[in-house]
Amino acid sequence: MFKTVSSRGQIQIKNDIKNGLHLFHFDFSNCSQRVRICLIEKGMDWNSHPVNLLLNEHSTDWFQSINPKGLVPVLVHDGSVVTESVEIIRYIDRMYPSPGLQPEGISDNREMDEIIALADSVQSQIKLLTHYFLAKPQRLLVKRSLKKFSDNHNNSDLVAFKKRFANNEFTVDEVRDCIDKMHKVIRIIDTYLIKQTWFLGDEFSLADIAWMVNIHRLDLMGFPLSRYSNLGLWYQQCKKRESFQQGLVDYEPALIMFLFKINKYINRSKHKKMFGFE
Ligand SMILES: N[C@@H](CCC(=O)N[C@@H](CS)C(=O)NCC(=O)O)C(=O)O
Repeated sequence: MFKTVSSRGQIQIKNDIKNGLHLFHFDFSNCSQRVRICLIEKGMDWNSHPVNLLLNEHSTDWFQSINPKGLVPVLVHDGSVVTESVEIIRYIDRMYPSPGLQPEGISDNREMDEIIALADSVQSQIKLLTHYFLAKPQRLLVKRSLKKFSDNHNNSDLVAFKKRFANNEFTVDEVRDCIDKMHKVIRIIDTYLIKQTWFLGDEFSLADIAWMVNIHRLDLMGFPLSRYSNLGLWYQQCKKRESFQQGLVDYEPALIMFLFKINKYINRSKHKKMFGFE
């Protein structure tokens, strides 16, 4: 978890990615989890390149020369770079159609696009809530490395976000707005799951992959998911999939998960009203 790639390793990797399928990712990033789960569902072989966000490896020139936005995940297929997790999972499904993870019918496809777009639309809320409810212990570390990070990272939005986090500037109103937006969107997606196992019926699809990592993240924080009964049943099914175990759970160290469990309990009692528990 605390390793980074040496300069020699960086040169080697830049050369290697000209051929084959490569994923740059981080253990805890929900967008990376989404792509790993998709690759595992497809049963694909891929070359793993961990990018340590805790050690700011994404602010190196090396990583930013691969993805100028300086974010994970990044898929590189025979030298072609694909970014944005929802685009990456679509790309994987197009390139490797079996087993198919998109429905055949046009109207089902439209529905799938809507559900994926909703998963993508809440990324900034998930990010802020993650920092507020889960990543607080990291704040001082981020503060300490902020100057170097701002000097090296070219993504001004990310730098601005880090500064606000480091300086403890997220307001309660802002956090509340994120929670409200999450409730609004989850209410919508819960209705898609009435009387069906997966978002599009009997078949597991990219729509399920897009959402399972977001729900997992909200669950870690202590978000009141029990309000949404259809979603709850669906999430139980997601957790049973091998891809959930291998692409997500296996990347979460037991000690950190234990600390998150305690943190979840504290969040729930401390922020009951803010979360909207009835
Ligand atoms: N919309 C992008 C978001 C990518 C993104 O924000 N990645 C995060 C991890 S989930 C990242 O690299 N964050 C860097 C940081 O927090 O320093 C996607 O879906 O791939």
